Amino acid sequence: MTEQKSQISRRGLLGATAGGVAIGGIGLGGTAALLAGGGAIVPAAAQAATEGASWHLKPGDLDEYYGFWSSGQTGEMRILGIPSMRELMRVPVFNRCSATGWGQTNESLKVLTETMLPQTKAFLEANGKKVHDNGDLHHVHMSYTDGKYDGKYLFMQDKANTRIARVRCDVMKCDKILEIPNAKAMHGMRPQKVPSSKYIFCNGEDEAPLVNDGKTMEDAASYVNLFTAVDSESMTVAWQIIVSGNLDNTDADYDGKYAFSTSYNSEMGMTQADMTSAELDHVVVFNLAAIEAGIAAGDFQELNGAKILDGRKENAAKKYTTYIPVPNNPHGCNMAPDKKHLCVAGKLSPTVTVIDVTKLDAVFNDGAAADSVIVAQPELGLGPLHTAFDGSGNAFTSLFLDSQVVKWNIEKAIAAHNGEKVDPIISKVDVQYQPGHLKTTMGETLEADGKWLVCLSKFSKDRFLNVGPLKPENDQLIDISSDQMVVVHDGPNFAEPHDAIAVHASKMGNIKSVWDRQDPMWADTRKQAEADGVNLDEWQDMVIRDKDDPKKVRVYMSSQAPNFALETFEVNQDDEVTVIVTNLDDIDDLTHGFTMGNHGVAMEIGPQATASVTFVAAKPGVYWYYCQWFCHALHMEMRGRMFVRPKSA
Ligand code: K7E
Ligand code: CUA
Ligand code: CA
Repeated sequence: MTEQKSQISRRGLLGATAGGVAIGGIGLGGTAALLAGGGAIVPAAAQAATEGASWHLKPGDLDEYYGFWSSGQTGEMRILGIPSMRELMRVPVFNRCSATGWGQTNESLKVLTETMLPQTKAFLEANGKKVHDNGDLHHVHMSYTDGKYDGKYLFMQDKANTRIARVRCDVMKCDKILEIPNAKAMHGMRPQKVPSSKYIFCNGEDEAPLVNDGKTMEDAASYVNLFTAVDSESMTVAWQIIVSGNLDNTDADYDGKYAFSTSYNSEMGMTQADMTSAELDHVVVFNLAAIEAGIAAGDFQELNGAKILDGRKENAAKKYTTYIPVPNNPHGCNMAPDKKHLCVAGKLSPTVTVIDVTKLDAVFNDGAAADSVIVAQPELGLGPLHTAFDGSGNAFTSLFLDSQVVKWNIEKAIAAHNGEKVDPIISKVDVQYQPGHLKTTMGETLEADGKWLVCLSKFSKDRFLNVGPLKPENDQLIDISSDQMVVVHDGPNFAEPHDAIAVHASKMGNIKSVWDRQDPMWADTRKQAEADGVNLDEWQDMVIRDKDDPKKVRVYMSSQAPNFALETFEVNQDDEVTVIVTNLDDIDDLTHGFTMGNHGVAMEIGPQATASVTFVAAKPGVYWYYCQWFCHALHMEMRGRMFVRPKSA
């Protein structure tokens, strides 16, 4: 913080004293003159030399921001520190995690399966599986209260298997996964910002027949696309609405009235040629009050437990939706913290369309034309994908084809649109290479602070040692504390963080270091223990055979460094064995594990946590189990034997 202050005052000093400032650096071109107004421009090299060190933290120093990263097709959420870009943690969500047992423990399997649709369950069974092992997690966003991060939940989607998930910020574990019916390929996803994140808005990207039962592929007229609002507390579908065209990215306003989605396939084309055929696609605006009134009035059909309204263009009279024409396969959809301007990136068009959302009431209520809300359309460069904000009226847009980030001013873009001779572009910086999303610190909230920008570049090419044909992505840290952006750090990252958010550490005060013994995560296991006459809060070394189903054996063992309560236990071949481990250590960072040798079984048990895993003891013999999280000088000795008696004995 103090460092940041001294930077500002140093810059202030430069501005005050440097009369004829030398203009250097890259990418300023003819726009530099427009920066007049007394602002000094520090040559890029000089700035890097004087300020470039501020991102570098000394050993033991803590970051100022939490970065929450998606991981694309890896299926997990990641936590990085900003500005150090150090990776702090990986939180398994849609993936199978060997270190924590996610996807194998009974607690995680419950989260992964409890809302699974019957047809998915049947499909998995037919393929010898309980859960999908993959996910495609593009977008992570935090819950809001009054347009500010509230540190409660993180929400994320799975494009691959049409799910959304919630991570509890107090323990940084996923506690809910919802498989969304009817829609296909959840892509864009955002929480409502105001008054709070009651709804999570979810974009179905892929078109399919509404009743997708195999009757037709050819009849494209039967294909629909759905926008889904999920209730964030119950993690159930609140409502769905059919739209014209498909849906890509989404955002919500700061008034609690509207949500917005870009559509690159307004054509409802089934081939790439068809999808790119129209000059204009559109942004769909969802009118939340009208939709809620429509639900209350019963104007919906119910399918697979979801209430579905019809918000297609031909149903405009209902005022559920309106369609704003924008050029050519738009992508990013980003609401500025000025509460007024939505920035829609053109992708195939070199423009960003600026929509004044305060003009939308007139479209819905007074018959104003949908395109009357467009207040600017600056031409910024090739392949604009996403936009971020600094809270001072400036926007940063990633230019995929140009491999650049462009900083521009929203009010100047509006002035230019109104015929004034101003260039909204402030500066450009080269990034390596082909950026997708970009994120500013606190930039998706009313507390945008304009300090750092993280640019998630899709290609790293020559930036790191060659690791083979598959290369990492490159997440780059950019100092945006002055008009001349400076790339200060390269961060290789594994497949494929599309998006991230940067949350000030002061918002994250509720994170625990030790679990609560009563945590709902293992409520079912506690209930079973109680029925078995076992008190999980005390040292336990019990093997209990189920009275009703004698094939089922429950092995209760506590752990306290460096011991398991049981050094041996015995079961019969083909018993269904559930091992329940409670970690009675209550010291920060003292995690134990339970790995059963040659059984493919491993799980993490955090301090004061309970975890359980079930397997069939199909192989007679002696099997060692051990703690796989280093916990003590005698960690290697923290092990014991399971004896499986052969059937014939
Ligand atoms: Cu642009 Cu899936 Cu957010 Cu990737 S999306 S970049
Ligand atoms: Cu307990 Cu290692
Ligand atoms: Ca199109």
